[in-house]
Amino acid sequence: MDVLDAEFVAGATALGQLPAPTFAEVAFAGRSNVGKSSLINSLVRRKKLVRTSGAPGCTRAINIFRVRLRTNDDEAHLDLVDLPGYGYAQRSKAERKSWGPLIEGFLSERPGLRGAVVIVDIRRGTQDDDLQLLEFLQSVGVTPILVATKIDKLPTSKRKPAIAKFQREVKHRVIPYSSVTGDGWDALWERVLSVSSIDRPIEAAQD
Ligand SMILES: Nc1nc2c(ncn2[C@@H]2O[C@H](COP(=O)(O)OP(=O)(O)OP(=O)(O)O)[C@@H](O)[C@H]2O)c(=O)[nH]1
Ligand SMILES: [Mg+2]
Repeated sequence: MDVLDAEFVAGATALGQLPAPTFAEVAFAGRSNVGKSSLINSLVRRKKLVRTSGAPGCTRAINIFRVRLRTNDDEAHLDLVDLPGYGYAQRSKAERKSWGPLIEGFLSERPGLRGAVVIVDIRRGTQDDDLQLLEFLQSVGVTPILVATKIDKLPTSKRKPAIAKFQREVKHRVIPYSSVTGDGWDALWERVLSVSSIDRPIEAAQD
């Protein structure tokens, strides 16, 4: 698998502003500052395609990025969707109020959506809002892909037990990842590609 190309397609703060889906989509969701945007940059091997920040609440819109991939001599497109982070108390009430429906609306109404990468900081583990998101995904029938990120911040000996604990909490396989070292790149792409069935046309998802 090779990422040939990646480009910004569209950004929106309301669902109605988004272009209709053209290709299969995979969303990236998680608490604010957990590393969603960095994860997308790391997956497409570009440092600055997606804006990242040390200050939580950096991504305030839904941003769509299109990647062109080569898999077994075939070329295919996939859209990666960076969602605003949840759980950040410092934002204004109005902003927090509008984000819930924005994120949930996207996850429940987008016909091309094949899966959602749910990202948790390995040092923090799952919190209530992560579990709520997983429940929500289940209720709307979107396949979750769980990722524990920032594993470079834990000593190697502590990673396995942390992943095991995380897997017990979410009752799901968890892929360890580091956007700094690229650890987990193959495993995550394999999972993303298997969930997104890029050869299946968007219309097929609508019935
Ligand atoms: N060490 C380390 N730092 C990371 C990793 N991923 C992200 N970071 C750092 O974490 C901070 C937040 O990263 P972002 O990618 O902006 O996080 P986000 O989830 O998109 O944040 P919001 O858009 O605010 O919700 C930045 O300072 C990143 O450099 C990682 O795997 N390892
Ligand atoms: Mg972000």
